[in-house]
Amino acid sequence: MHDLVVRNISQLILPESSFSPLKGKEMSVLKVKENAAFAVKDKKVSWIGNDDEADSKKAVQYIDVQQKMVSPGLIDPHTHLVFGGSRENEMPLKQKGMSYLEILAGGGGILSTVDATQRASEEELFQKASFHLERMISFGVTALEAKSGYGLDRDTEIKQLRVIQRLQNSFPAAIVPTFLGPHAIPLSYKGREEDFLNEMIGLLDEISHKNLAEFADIFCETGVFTAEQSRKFLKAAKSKGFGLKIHADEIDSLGGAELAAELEAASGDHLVAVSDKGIKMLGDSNTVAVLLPGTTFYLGKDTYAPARRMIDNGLAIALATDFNPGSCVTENLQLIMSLASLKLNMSAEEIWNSVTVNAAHAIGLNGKAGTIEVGKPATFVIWDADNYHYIPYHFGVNHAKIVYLDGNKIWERQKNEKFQLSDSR
Ligand code: IZC
Ligand code: ZN
Repeated sequence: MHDLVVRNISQLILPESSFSPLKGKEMSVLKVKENAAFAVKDKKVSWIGNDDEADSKKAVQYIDVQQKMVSPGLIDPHTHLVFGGSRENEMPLKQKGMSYLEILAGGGGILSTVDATQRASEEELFQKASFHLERMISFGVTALEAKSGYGLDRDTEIKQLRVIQRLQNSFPAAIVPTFLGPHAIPLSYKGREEDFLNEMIGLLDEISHKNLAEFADIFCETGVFTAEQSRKFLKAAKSKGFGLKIHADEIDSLGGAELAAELEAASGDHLVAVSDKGIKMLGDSNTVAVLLPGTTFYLGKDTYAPARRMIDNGLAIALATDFNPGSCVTENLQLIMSLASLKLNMSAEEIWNSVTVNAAHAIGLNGKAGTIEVGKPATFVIWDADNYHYIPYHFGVNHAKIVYLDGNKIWERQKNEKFQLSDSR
């Protein structure tokens, strides 16, 4: 007796978990079962088959999805979910031509969010992050990564990581925490950058002992941290058991991609300005290239990460929102899928693999999330679309209809309220 049978599925999207991420050409293969059905028992997928076999499956509940598609829950492997304040004040500065790094160098940007995050209470940060997280889940995201990095001091970094821990315990989603202490250099440390870096390295033990983060990350960028400083921080983190991530080659090419491959990081993220050598080294590694086309769009730039060249060179790609209050203010991973189609020239098959199995690899959840497989968690999305090409095609809106985590319905679109037409027509 199954708990649930989901049937009459036009397309069931079935990426499979594997020891390493899908690389290069492998990304263009997406397993899709038409006229499918599957069953759930004890939070796990218990059967997958053809719809005409569903009649013979005994279950407590049946859902007829009426020829809509079903996919695994989406995974967003790069977010800055927890922060105070907002930065709409930067819009006119951007319109006047001020760049992201110029705003940061003037004490704005990340540093203004640091100020607001330091001033916010843990409860305020929790409430605010809850609001954004609920919205992510409504877009079909059931697993995500969340970074600290708006503290730049011990107490605020720990406060942010505790908020992430509280979110893990309060919400039906898998949340993977990352310590991003070296996200910017406080103005008070100008000229003493190495001291600041050492302070952040000094926090690794406490964070590890308190089990507050699985990954460590650093912003390797002009005016922030050099490749050498990044190597020092990431090596220290690796020796203490952290998985590694790196904000690499987002604006300038500093060798971040090479460093990610050299240190066997789980992911190198951004990579808009990646060098040929960086591409080659990532291709020879199992480090996932996490691409964030929403950020390129939101920074108003025309040059996107060279996704096609990466795929030709055998890289594994995942896609993420980069949700943050400065360089990409959206919780909508479906919008990122559209940008990947339009701006990265990725195929629909590559895109779906990038927000499921490969995203799982980027945050250490391979085998635990991103697939619909017998014996694995029954975590899936019923879409308001009958085929998987439709989601990147129809952009900027939410196509998720019902979201399930571990066999439980966690979100459902409210029935459309009918417009009240006036009588005076
Ligand atoms: O708040 O601007 N790029 N970090 C590196 C960010 C963007 C987040 C922010
Ligand atoms: Zn980021």
